[in-house]
Amino acid sequence: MTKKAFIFDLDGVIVDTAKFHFLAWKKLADDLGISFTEHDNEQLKGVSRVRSLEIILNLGGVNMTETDKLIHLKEKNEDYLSYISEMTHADVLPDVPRILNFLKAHHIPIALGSASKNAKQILEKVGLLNIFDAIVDGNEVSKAKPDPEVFLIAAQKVAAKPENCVVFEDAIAGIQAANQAKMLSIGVGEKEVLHQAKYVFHDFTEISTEFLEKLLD
Ligand code: B16
Ligand code: MG
Repeated sequence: MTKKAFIFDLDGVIVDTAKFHFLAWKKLADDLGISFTEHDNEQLKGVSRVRSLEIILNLGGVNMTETDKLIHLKEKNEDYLSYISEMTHADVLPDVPRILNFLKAHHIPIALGSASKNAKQILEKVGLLNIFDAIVDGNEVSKAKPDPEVFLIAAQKVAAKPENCVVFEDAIAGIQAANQAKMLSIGVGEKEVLHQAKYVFHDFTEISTEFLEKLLD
């Protein structure tokens, strides 16, 4: 049997931390007098912290020195981490444990491929840190999604060929990264948004055991 591996994005796939990112960015935008809505927040999904700040500054037409950017990035992250500190296993998205347990039972390596620099902390809070065989996060990658780097490193870490990897992603850039890596991309979210994915499910409750078994063939 070919050695398969499954790679999961974090925010929007394992947990819904987008709502906490939004609250923290919204506070910063309000302080700077920039209008920032939940709709605007969609643009930040899967995007790095620094790039997210640039997008918000662009929305408001605000220029800022590099020093001030660093100060605001630090503030935003501290604010975000105060929400993360309240997370528990109950914050894991529906049926994620079922899928992870299915893969474990079949001895399939599981990796994380996230843009977040807080990934390990979040996994620890929700009790999933030890289930992953490899973790690749924002501290390890130099090129952001849609560049395939994050997923290629994850495949390497679990000794699987890219073409034998399955990626779960909620962001367009993440689906593009998986496709570029020649991995099988599965979108978690809206079909209209994630149409570049090979398969799209609204959430994990829609993914059957039969479907997972087919992926293992
Ligand atoms: P941090 P993912 C991404 O996580 C988020 O979707 C994105 O909104 C965030 O800006 C990025 O992580 C960086 O996060 O500030 O924690 O380093 O979807 O790649 O798991
Ligand atoms: Mg995501």
